[in-house]
Amino acid sequence: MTNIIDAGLVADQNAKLEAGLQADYEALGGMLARRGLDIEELTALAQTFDVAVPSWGAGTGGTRFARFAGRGEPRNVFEKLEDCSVINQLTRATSGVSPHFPWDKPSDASELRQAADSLGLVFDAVNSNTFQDQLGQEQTYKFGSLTAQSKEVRAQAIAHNIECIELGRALGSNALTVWVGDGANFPGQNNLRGSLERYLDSMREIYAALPDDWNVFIEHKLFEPAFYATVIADWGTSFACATELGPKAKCLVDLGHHAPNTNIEMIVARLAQFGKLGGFHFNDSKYGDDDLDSGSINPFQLFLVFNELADASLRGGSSFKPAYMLDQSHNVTDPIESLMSSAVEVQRAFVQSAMVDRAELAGLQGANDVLNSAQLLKRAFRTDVSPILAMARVRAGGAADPVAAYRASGYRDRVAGLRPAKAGASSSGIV
Ligand code: PSV
Ligand code: MN
Ligand code: MN
Repeated sequence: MTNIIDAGLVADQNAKLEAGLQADYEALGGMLARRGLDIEELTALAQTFDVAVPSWGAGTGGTRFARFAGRGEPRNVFEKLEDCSVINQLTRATSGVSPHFPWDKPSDASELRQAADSLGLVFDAVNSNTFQDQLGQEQTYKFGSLTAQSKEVRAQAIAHNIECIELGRALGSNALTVWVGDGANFPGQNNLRGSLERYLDSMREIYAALPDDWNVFIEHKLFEPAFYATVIADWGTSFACATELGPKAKCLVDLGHHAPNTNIEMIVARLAQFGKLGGFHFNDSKYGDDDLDSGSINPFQLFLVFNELADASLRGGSSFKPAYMLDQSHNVTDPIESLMSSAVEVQRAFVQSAMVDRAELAGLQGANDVLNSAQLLKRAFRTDVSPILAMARVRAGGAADPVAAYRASGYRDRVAGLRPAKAGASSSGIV
């Protein structure tokens, strides 16, 4: 695997932190041992964690009002892969990249797969895009895509999704994520039932094109760009559609796609119970689809999601394996720093959830000991597992402090010299 950041620099940075990390690790190990937990087991578990990076996250996003370009933004999918490789090299927790078509459409898929391979990366779920028009496109998605009234528009959207499957196949992926912004901005604009019937008809054609070992993930979102009635607005609709379509169709939970205060961990529990939890887009949110860094607003919610995943995995064994992906957009931070921080925060919740003694919790629940049940979860959540995460990275060849090592490497300055700012549109294609 090509190391984009000089491995010697990472080793020097780690050496500076080694004594402190060792001391913190031993202190934490002692504390955990008194609780009956083995720190070495938790560190080994942390090393198994992997979350895919969204290719579009490597660029600076924006809001509906403006986009302030970042320095050295990737100009194409190959440069996005380089940035993703830096994230993985320093965190050792992000070996997958989730591409978005047509933004990342390669002229030669095998060349792209080869480039990823040489950077130690693989391709996770591929994403289709029928929420914006591309230059030269025949039909417009202004009034919907897979649910549009026009047969021609629907045919174009279906064909694009099938092309995504073909591209994904060539890239070694095994899942397609479908998010549509289709819906209505005004009461009366659409027949609510008719829209969903057309969605299912379109999805049946896409489903039929899935290879045997593939899944299709249905991503729901409460609102935006349809502000009155989004066709796939909630997990109930997503679940109903996934059930209608068949076993290869599952639901994808983007944490930012719910109304504030929604109990997302319960949605996770329900989908897992009925075998329809396909995967996640991890991010955080204060108001809506904010696409903020994971754990930056509500880390307890993230922990509770992983607490449900720990329960589901205990019940489902190795067959329970939802796809973990980040989905975020950066306006004011360096995307590489934000994506590294998010990966670490999701990994943190994963490790903390493994510290919950599930038999003890079941006992407390059985005895209706409400206070201690809640305290048991809180105790795991309050435990600072940073030394475990740092040790897991160092042992895997990553950085004890990924952001510090990244800054010391001067990577952003280097690429800023090589990648002149692109005028106008964003590098991710998000406009
Ligand atoms: C939509 O808000 C979404 O969360 C979907 O996952 C898209 O594919 C992604 O954002 C990128 O715009
Ligand atoms: Mn998403
Ligand atoms: Mn979103």
